[in-house]
Formats: sequence, structure tokens, C-alpha cells
Amino acid sequence: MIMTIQDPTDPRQYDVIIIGAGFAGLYALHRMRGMGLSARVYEAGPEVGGVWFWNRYPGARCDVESLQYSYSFSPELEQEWVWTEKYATQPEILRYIRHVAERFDLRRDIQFNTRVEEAVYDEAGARWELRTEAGERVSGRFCVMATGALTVPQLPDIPGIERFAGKIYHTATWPHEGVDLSGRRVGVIGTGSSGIQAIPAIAKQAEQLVVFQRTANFSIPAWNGPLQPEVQQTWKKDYREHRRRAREVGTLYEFSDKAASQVGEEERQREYERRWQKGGVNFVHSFNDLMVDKQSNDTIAEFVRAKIRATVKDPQVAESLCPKDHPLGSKRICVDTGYYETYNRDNVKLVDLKKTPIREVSASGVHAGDVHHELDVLVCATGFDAVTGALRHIDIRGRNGQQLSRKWAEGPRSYLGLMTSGFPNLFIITGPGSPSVLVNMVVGIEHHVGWICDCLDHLRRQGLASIEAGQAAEDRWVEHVNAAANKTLFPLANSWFLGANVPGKPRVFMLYAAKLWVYRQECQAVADKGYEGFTLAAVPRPALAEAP
Ligand code: N01
Repeated sequence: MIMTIQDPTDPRQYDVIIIGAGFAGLYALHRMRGMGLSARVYEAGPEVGGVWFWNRYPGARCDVESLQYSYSFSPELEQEWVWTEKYATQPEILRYIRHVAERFDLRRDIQFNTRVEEAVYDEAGARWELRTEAGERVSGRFCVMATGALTVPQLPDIPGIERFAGKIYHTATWPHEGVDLSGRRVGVIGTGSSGIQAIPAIAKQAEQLVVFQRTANFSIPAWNGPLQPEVQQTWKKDYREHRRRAREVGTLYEFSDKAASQVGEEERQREYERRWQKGGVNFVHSFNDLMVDKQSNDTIAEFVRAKIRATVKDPQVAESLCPKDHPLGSKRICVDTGYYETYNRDNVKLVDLKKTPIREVSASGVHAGDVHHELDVLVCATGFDAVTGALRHIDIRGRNGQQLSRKWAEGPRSYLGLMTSGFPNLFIITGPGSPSVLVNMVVGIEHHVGWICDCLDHLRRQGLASIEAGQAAEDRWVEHVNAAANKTLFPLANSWFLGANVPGKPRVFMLYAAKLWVYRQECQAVADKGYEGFTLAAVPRPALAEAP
């Protein structure tokens, strides 16, 4: 028998409220419903997909191979779904997510066009009380933040930008009807993953393209192409084993057991060249010390700079495109299709903002250094208030009315990246303090949802109703996360991993840089020890629904 705690006279009370209907929210709904819990998803957008619903700029695609960037929970789904390209485009990934929503009948428990503005923990009732933008109120015993790491677009704070008479677009909120850039003079600000994917596509449409680059980034060719049926079939034969390994390492790459520092120059160059020809993020794994040894990293960084100089015909432009201020991989590596080659086109111009900073935007264009660039369209590929942004934009208040944004004013603090003390029964999927965006997001999401479901099951079986991260355990975890980051080269870059792209955001490395299998073991060990470091309580309320 399934016994739920939902009050039948008040349809707005649920066991679990999930915020967000991207990869994380959909899987959480599927699993929690399967446990017999009443669950409801609130989604700000009009459709499922999360980041893949919004990011539709020209050239948008994933840089994890399609066969890996997909759910592993259903062997039938993974066998039946057919990917068409090595790296899927945004429309194809969105089609996949929609298919999942239909196939598992998820839509009936999702409320679209509903932005949650406030989530307040009611201590007496031991429930989360949520208020939406439209004033609707709902409550849940548990609240799951499936709000994504790259949700809140970051617009550049440039003097005069509001005066620009042309159109301004952000890559993350690209118009759904598309934008016809033919015959237009287009400026792109930003050369991260989004800019580096969009620039070659925009250059093919626009009459003129001016790229405003503040920091040169490392980019590796994707060598994308159609996914051959025989490659797909071979992979599908071993899908279970591939998934098992992915749970240990995140994404399956060719991991090296050699250090760049231990081999000679010739072997290093041979390996870099071989990997460059294969393309993608696999390149970063050429040797096993590249993210911990600056001298080793210098060798791979120099290899890429040589590739840039060999590709870009104008030596001055090539030099501006060569990243020199951060180790390769310390900012999220980019994967491109014809990025550096784009600068050989007659209609493309690079403005190096390190030499000629933007002074202002006027009605007719962008003034950088002494030059005024006349533009019809300005594209901001300027990234996100990442990892904590979506959480900061909801007024989340825990015990004693404590605000999450206040608690995290000096940087996010969590235990295992899953919960934060003072906020009982609030789970965060792929939040700060977990590997999050450092691993294949779908793999990380499935792990977190699995851990949370096991935890809810434990509470139910023990007749408990609340779980909260302990302060001491959280403090130790934060130190542990910082120590892991400090063993790597990540802190050497001004990246969004550190919040460095958002003015005023505290400079804290927000992610757990250990190997995924280490993190999984740590999470499992905590659970195996009866959720060590957490406080579990039987508050005087009906316990969770009985296990089916
Ligand atoms: O954002 P970013 P993104 N004036 O923050 C520049 C994922 N993703 O949207 O480096 C001038 O990386 C900024 O300059 P700087 C992926 O995880 C994945 O490109 O701060 N420039 C930078 O060049 C990725 O890492 C995929 O000096 C300004 C750029 O804007 C993450 O999303 C595709 C500026 C922002 O780069 C974010 O990528 C796309 C200003 N005022 C995204 N403000 C794939 O899977 C910012 N910039 C392939």
C-alpha cells in the first residue's frame, strides 16, 4: 500500500517540490514518482530542457559526445534513441529531452511558465513553503533545487550599452524564432564556449563581424561529423559497461597514465598532435599531470599556441588569439568548428580588448581604443552568474529566517555539495561543493538524484522526516573542497569557476576538483554510516509515504 503525506483537501501540498525541468528536474521527478512520492516540478520556461531550451545561438551544440551526454537509467531508451552527429546540436538535445518527458509521462507533474521567487522553511510544520512570481503558494516536505549551474545570463556592464540603437542579444536567451544576420554588421562580445561556437556560424551569415575579445581562450577542434550507424551500434552493444565506467570518471576519455614531465619533448609533441587530430576535450587528458604541474601545462599550452599561429594568417591577430594568462584547462576548455580559421575571413575582425579596451557603447556601435565600430547587432556571449546564480535569484530562507544568499555572501558553503546547514530538507543537484560542471553533467545529475532518493528512502524506512547538514561536517567539507582545488591549476585563472566573471562575486573555487569516483565513494561512505555529519530527526509530523 502506498501511503502519502499529501493532504487530499489541499492539492498544493507535496512530498517533494522540484524546481527546474532540465535534465536534473526531469530525472528527479521520474525517480521520486517511482518511489510513490507526490512530486511537482515548477519550471520558469514554457517547455522542458533547461539550459538546452534557452541556449539556441547559432552553432550551439554540446562538447560531450552524444552517446555519452544522455541518461543511463533506461537501457531501452539508450538503445532506441538514435543520435545523428558525434556532438549533438542544441535542437537535437532538446528533441531528446522532450522525448524523455513524453516517454516517461513526466509533463503531467510539471507546471510550466512558473518562476519560483521564494522558498521559506516553516520550522513548526517542517515544510518548505514556496511562492511563485504569480503569487501561487505551494508546499513540500522536501525541496529539490534542480536549477542548473548555467542558468542566469550575465550581461556586460559597459557604459552606454542601453543607448545602442541596434538589437542586443545574449547567447543564452537567443530568440526562438531565430535571427537573420545576413547583410548585418554584427559585434560579438565574449570568447568563451558560447562565443567560440557562435562566431564561425555568425561569420558565415553576417556582412561584417567584429569580435571583442577580453581574454583569449584555448580551443580544440571538434572534428564533428555524422555519427556512423556502425559506430553507434558498436557503442550500444557495450552501453552498460560504458555507463558503468562513466559513473567512475564522468566522461570516457583516453586517460593517460604518463606524466608530461616524465617523457621527452618528441613523445610529448607526438601525443599532442595525435590527440589534436582526434579532437575534443580528450586532448586535455594527453598526460596525467597537465592540471597539476604548471611546467607540464606550459608544454601543451605552447602546442596550442603554435597551432593558432599556423592557422591564423595575420601574425598580429594570431598573437592576440594566443592565450597567455592562464594554464590550458584552468578555464573551461572550448571545442570548436573552424574557430581560428574564421579570423582568415575578409569579413571578420578581432578587437583585442587588452590593447584597446571598450570605452563605451553608443547608439551606432562600440567604441574601443580610438576606433568606433559601427554595428547593427550586438551579441553578448558573456556567460553566466554560474553555479550559485540561480540559487541567489530565489529568496531561500531556512531555519530562523536565515537567507541562503546571506549565508553564502563570502562564497557557497555546503556539505557534499548536496545540502547546506540551516536549510533542512533542501537538496541541491550539482550544486557548489560537488564536481558539478567539471564532469559530464548528466552523469553527475544521475548520481545526485540517486543519492537523494536513497536518502529519502532511508528517512522513510526509519520513520524520520528531516535531514540537515551539520555545521562541523560542512566546515570540514568546505576545507576539503578548497584543498582539492589548491592541488590543481584551476585557481590560476580568472574563470567563472571562481565567480571571477561577475563583479562583486566572492572569489571562491566553487567546484570539487577530485575524481568523480572519489567523490562518489565519499558520498556513499557518508550514507553507509547512517548519514554521518547530517542531523536526522523525527519531527512530529506524518512520515514520508511508505515504500511501494
Ligand atoms: O561564458 P564564459 P560562455 N567585456 O563565461 C567575456 C558551458 N557551455 O557562455 O574571460 C568583455 O565562458 C569573458 O571574458 P573574460 C561551458 O561550461 C558549454 O561562453 O571574463 N568581455 C569571456 O570571454 C562554458 O564554460 C558549451 O575576460 C566580457 C566571455 O565573455 C559555460 O557554458 C557551449 C565581458 C564569457 O565566457 C559558459 O560559457 C556553451 C565584458 N564586460 C557553453 N564580460 C558546450 O557544451 C564577459 N566577457 C560546447
